[in-house]
Amino acid sequence: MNTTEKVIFEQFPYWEQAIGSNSATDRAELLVFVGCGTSFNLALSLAAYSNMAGHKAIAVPGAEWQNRPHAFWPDWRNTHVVALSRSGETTETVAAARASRASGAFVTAITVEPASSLAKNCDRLIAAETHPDEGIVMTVSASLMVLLGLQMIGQEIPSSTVDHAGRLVGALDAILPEVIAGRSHFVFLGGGPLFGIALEGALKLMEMSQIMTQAFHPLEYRHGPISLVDNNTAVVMLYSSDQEEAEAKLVDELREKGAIVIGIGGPGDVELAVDVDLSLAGLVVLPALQILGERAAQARQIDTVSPRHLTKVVKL
Ligand code: F1P
Repeated sequence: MNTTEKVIFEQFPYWEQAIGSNSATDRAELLVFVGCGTSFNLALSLAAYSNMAGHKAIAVPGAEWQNRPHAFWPDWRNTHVVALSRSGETTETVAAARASRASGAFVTAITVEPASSLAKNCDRLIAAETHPDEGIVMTVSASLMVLLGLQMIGQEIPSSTVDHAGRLVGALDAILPEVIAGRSHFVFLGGGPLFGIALEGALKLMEMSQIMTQAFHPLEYRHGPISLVDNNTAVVMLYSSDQEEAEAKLVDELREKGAIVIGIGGPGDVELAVDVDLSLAGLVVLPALQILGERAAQARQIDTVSPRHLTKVVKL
């Protein structure tokens, strides 16, 4: 077992430790979740969860918020910026946090590096301890930042969530070899808060296995991308409990066209139960998507401990 795989399966005690470690924000401004790469994907999901929980929120990539916040929100000085960064050192995210504070915004940092530059340039620090062996590809820290972000918007995380996530990653892992064999075109579909998570599934697969992959809002997939579906396609459908019927219909269509569908929380060629409500589904499915990337890489003899062209931190 390589370190990436080990860390994916050993992440749950860190979740347990992070549960209840931070309280909800009581600030009323627009929440602007910023981050880069994985952290931006998580920002997208957390912004959707925030809106569903009664806040107002958007997600913006670090460099965009640093350089042109007015393109995203007219009243950009009067916002609560939530900067997500595992390392706390990504140039654009740190610069976005600095610029936001300088313009009068309140900045919360969510990170696993409490001594980082980001942690030093925020008004509120929300941090958790991560697995010491986590490598370049972000896994456990991504899960932890979602957990902390959910708690920040007032979502309670029952401790049973940890078991549900552990069961799901084990269940998917058990069937992955036969499901992904011979498939070279991967698609991740998820709506609402699961869109950012679908993007993260795609990014993990890309980083780990060097397979080109994309993520879409489920019903958007019909509007063009469906032309690529054939017998080489594997689709990961992250079902939303409020849209299951329409998503299941799409899945039937994709299967007819030759795709094999991993139904997470709904029907597919394989169907995996998600034993939590949509409000926690984004967190619970993350480890399963992480192991999918790892197994696809292993099937191609690609080493995820030293992924090609990637570094743990991108500094400009
Ligand atoms: C984010 C990130 C990763 C990516 C790469 C470089 O870092 O973009 O998502 O996989 O390794 O860094 P961070 O700001 O969360 O530390």
